[in-house]
Amino acid sequence: MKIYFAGSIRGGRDDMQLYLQIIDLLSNFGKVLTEHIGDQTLSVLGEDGPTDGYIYKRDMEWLNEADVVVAEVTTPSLGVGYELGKAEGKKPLLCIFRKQEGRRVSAMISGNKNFQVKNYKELSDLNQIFKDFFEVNQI
Ligand code: 6K6
Repeated sequence: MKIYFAGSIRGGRDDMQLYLQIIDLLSNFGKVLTEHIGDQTLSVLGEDGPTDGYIYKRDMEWLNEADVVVAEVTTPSLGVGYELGKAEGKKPLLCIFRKQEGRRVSAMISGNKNFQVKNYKELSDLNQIFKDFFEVNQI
């Protein structure tokens, strides 16, 4: 099972620690192709790595190769929204959203029947959400 995990980078790195823990959890279900999303050394500016053209091409290849996409959508990100749009209708998609006061997920995500959106409060809630998702979408 190849998992494409999507999470905000230039959209904001507030949840970067959480991404790391989510990637760890996801590793119990398959190979996470995008482990760098939780990389603590990745800043919001992203000027320290390969070129943007290289990143785009590599990520699109991984997205095509993946069996499923799991996106953490609490921090709005253009890149994550783009990835979801590209994968729509092609592979199973799970969006996870950390419920909190004053924040709602974009209607373009929550209103789209192709996207399964699950709210959670704590990391421990994700265990069951992932179990259910991977049970239904076994490869
Ligand atoms: C270095 C430092 C910060 O960023 C970098 C390298 N940038 C990226 N590396 C890998 N994947 C990226 C990078 N920028 C965007 N992506 C992809 O878009 C990831 O798969 C994320 O799911 C998504 C994040 O998009 P933005 O718009 O929040 O950056």
